[in-house]
Amino acid sequence: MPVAGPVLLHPTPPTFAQDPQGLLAAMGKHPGMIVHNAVTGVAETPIHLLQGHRVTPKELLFVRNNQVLPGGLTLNPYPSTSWDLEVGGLVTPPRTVRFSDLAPLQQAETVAVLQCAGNGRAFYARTAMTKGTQWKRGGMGQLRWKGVRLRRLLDSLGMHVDPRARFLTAEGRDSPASPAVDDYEQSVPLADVLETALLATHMNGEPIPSVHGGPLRLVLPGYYGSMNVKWLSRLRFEDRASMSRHHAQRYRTFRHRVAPGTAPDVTPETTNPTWRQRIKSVIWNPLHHQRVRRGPMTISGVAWNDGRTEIVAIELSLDGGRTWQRVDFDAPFGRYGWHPWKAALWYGGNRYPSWRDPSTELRVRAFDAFGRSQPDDGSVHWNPSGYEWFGVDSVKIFVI
Ligand SMILES: Nc1nc2c(c(=O)[nH]1)N[C@H]1C(S)=C(S)[C@@H](COP(=O)(O)O)O[C@H]1N2
Ligand SMILES: [Mo]
Repeated sequence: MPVAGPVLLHPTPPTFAQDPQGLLAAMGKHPGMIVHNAVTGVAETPIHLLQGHRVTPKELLFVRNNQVLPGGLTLNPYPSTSWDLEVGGLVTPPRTVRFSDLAPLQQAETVAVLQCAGNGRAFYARTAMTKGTQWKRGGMGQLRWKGVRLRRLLDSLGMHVDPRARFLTAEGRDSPASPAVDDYEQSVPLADVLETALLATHMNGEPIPSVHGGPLRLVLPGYYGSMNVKWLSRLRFEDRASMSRHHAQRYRTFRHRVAPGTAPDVTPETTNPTWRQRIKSVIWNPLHHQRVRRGPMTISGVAWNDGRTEIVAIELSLDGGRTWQRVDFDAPFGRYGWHPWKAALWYGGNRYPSWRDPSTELRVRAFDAFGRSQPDDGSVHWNPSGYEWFGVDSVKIFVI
């Protein structure tokens, strides 16, 4: 539900429908980003711009808006003086928390991968087309968030959650483009997030940029970006999950296998919300279809999971998946962060690997301590909206 907002910065928000570069410039984003939707603001980071940054700079972080907050399409901070957060539902007493109430409370920091549940959707199209923005690898980034943990907020304000509360539902202050469309809100299982959820006010050491949900964002480490509600205006503790279309109909995957190209009914019994991130790894150097000279070369990328257990191995294949070798990886900045991995190799010639075929397929896959890994063919998880792609990453290169 939209809540009365502060004075609009742009009474008539500028429209960039015909001008994607104008949108990037207005948002303060890198001009090399790929604009998928210039009306609400949806932009992907090409993977070559992501590589090499341990924490994604704000200018390079992808943007995904389902709807718009006037004045929200900029990297500048959003005015916070009149920002309120309503906390209600199965909690006593319900309260309106002012933005300024948060600073005096104990602060916490978390580094976490923010990834759209649709990231990698384009790869499902090898099997059958899916609905929605055709993200490749760049609907993700890694950020350092700071704010107040939900548990700390409740304890500090003497609020008690009724044991009947099973879900936490978050609403943002942005509102749908037309009244016929449901407002964006999402629910997550309360017991799973109570200790980790962060009411974040800072990203990478600065007030959260408006476009990334400032001044206040719900950060749920380990969860898909879709659940990390921006412009947080209300939290509800409830015994059931949101009935908003975004939660009840969209942002869900099927529990059973779906025949590619079909669209079974979405029901609460047959689907799960896109909650915890699947284990995933990507190659970010070299790039798909890159021409690589014979000689020394470093292959690199990142791997991560939902933070519930450790990543124990990352494996690289230089021959399209026939043989695999383990690669070295660095410790992440915390359990919800990326594990940067790399392998120093010699392309061509007599030194390993010696590839006769000038076109070579590199693949990477990660394993965690729960025995979870990535499917060789990610399309076994095909779903009509193309969520949660976590197939083995594959990059073809030409050795010249
Ligand atoms: N209020 C609000 N929160 C939102 C959204 C939105 O449209 N409105 N989009 C969600 C989706 S689908 C994603 S992937 C992330 C994107 O975060 P970013 O734009 O900061 O990269 O925000 C999520 N939170
Ligand atoms: Mo998303």
